[in-house]
Amino acid sequence: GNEIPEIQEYINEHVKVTGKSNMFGAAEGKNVIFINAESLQQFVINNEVNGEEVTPFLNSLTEDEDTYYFENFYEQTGQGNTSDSEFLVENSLYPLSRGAVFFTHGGNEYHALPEIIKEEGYTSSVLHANNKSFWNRDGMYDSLEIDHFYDEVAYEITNENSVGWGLKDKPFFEQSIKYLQSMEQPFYTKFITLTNHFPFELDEEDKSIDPYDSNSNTLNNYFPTVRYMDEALEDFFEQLKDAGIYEDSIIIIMGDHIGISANHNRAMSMYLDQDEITPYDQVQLLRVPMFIHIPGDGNGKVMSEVTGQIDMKPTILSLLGIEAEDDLYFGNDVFSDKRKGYIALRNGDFISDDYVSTYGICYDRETGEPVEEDSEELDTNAEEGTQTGPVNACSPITEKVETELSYSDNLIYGDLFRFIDFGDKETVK
Ligand code: GP9
Repeated sequence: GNEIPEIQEYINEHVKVTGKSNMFGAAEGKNVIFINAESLQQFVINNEVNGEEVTPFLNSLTEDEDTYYFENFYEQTGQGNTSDSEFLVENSLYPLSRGAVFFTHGGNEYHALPEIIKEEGYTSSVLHANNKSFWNRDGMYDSLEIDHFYDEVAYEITNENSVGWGLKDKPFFEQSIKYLQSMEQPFYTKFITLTNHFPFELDEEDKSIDPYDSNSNTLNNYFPTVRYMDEALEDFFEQLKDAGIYEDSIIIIMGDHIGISANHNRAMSMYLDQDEITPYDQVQLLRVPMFIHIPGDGNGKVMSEVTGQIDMKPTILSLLGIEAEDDLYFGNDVFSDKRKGYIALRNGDFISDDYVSTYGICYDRETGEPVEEDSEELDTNAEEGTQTGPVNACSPITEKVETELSYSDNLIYGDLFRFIDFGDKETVK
């Protein structure tokens, strides 16, 4: 555990730079309903297919006075897909570069969001109608100190109400309401949807819009299943109101990871009406929608800041008015105007306010054009013998990204949280 002081120092100096945002405590004491929206990407929001809106309900949230919609929010998962997105959200640590941390380090000690908010009287749960051991969730949820997991045995699943991977989202939400009603409040609960999962199968009676028409059945079928999820979410908001839970809760909706991989770029470029999908575009396609809906807030707006899944834990803690002062994490409160200024991807690429760095090339974030390499700097560094790669406008951030990823890896590989005593002080208000 002797790496810990160095990591703490780095985090204090480079990550915990935000101070309190003006949203600190905006949802104090409220329930948190977090919806992990399977494979939901940002490109469908406020977009159309065959002349029809893909996500009318989510589109309405982008203009809703109680909703903050983050349009430049990136997924940061690795090979662990949904489980990696969960890991990012609960811990504000990076997933691993190989394998799924839920499997490889599911028995570690962590200092996760459910554990921290438990000190403030919150109970936590996950609702997901799949086998509890998928992604080793049952093991990892113990380590994250999640109190209860409503897995597939908590649901009535029949041939009629299932498609593809299992229970359809609409009956999933319907059947979940009774569990929400029975939970001790305040609660933090995560719903993981399933219908919008590759290969995007849907019964005819559930298709409200037609598929797209391209050489990729995956992309074609994605639109009707996304619309189905959009309808399920709209119904869920109504069910929460009817159940009397809505007013005392905030609702966060986040896409967990991409649904359409680069294998479908030909069809994607046709849909987006572009000649090709460049490496810059590929990074931009990692954007997933993130909504924070606070009933009665009244100040909702579209937020264009560069943000990502690593930011969720500090953001939720801040909304709840909880200061986890000694915690170790790599994200920032999305509402703060003093942020790190970049989002790191697991492969070392990043998106900053000004640049997108991918495959060692630095792009201007606004234009998508590569930024010229700074040859003068290159020469100077070469003379000093310190040059390790092309120096460009992205280089200073590349260095920070590498440092952060390796510190996060150290915390996980070394199971370092077991050496840290957070005591009770981290949640002093
Ligand atoms: C499985 C579901 C999907 O339970 O969360 O996981 P994914 O395949 O998207 O990682």
